[in-house]
Amino acid sequence: MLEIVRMVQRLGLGVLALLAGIGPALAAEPKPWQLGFQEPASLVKLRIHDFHDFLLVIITLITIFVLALMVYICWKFRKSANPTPSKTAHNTTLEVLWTVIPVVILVVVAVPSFKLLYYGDRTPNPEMTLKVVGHQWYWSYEYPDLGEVKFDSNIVAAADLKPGQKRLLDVDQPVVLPINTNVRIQFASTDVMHSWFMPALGVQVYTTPGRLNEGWVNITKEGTYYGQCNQICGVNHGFMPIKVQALSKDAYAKWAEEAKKKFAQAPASINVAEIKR
Ligand SMILES: [Cu+2]
Repeated sequence: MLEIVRMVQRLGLGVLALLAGIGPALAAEPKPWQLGFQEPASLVKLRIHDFHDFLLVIITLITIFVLALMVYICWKFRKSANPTPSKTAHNTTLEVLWTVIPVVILVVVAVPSFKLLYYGDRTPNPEMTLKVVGHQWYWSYEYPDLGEVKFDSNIVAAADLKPGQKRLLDVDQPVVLPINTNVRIQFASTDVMHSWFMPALGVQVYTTPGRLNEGWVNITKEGTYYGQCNQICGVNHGFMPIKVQALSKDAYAKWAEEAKKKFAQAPASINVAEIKR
């Protein structure tokens, strides 16, 4: 059944991709009439997908079982077939069973759920760090491993969109990350709470003033990934999208060299002198 669900999902995505005239491998973004998740593109998201499919099976079985019971009861104990109803009120075996079985099901769900939660929480052997800072209303990114590389990432206004750019999703300066690398991501904010939400990468972490939050990503394939702020943060909340460009390790190394020159003079995202004034 799982296979059928996946097949239908893929078929739907494939057809949509054909209609849109793009290859399915290109980008992860919301699609018209989309059902289900975006295609997973990180180690965490792959596990989230598997966990979702596992839960779907459990939920389906429970729903079918309860529905079957109800149909059976309605039919078996209808008035014409059962004119004098039984007065039975307790059945110890049944009561123990309908308590214990749901508890067992919950434990079966909880164990992989907690495992996944902890897996997504801490970076295993981080190879590089990205710092994400939320602002009203844009993101800025810092690459501490590259020295002073810092830049802001602003939405491309609808009037300035070039052909191929996506309304409300494209930015002037995307975050660039290498694939197959454990990237530790630290999250901070300069004003209010924001949330860095990347559906295809399985990351959704709040940026909170005065706190440093952490998440991580290991992107599995090259491509362009889109996300949005999903913590209501003010009037332009809907206009601070996220664009991640995932490059091969070599291409990323080249980009990093250029970035060191290009962004060397960028201002610090938190200017202590300015705050004091
Ligand atoms: Cu925000």
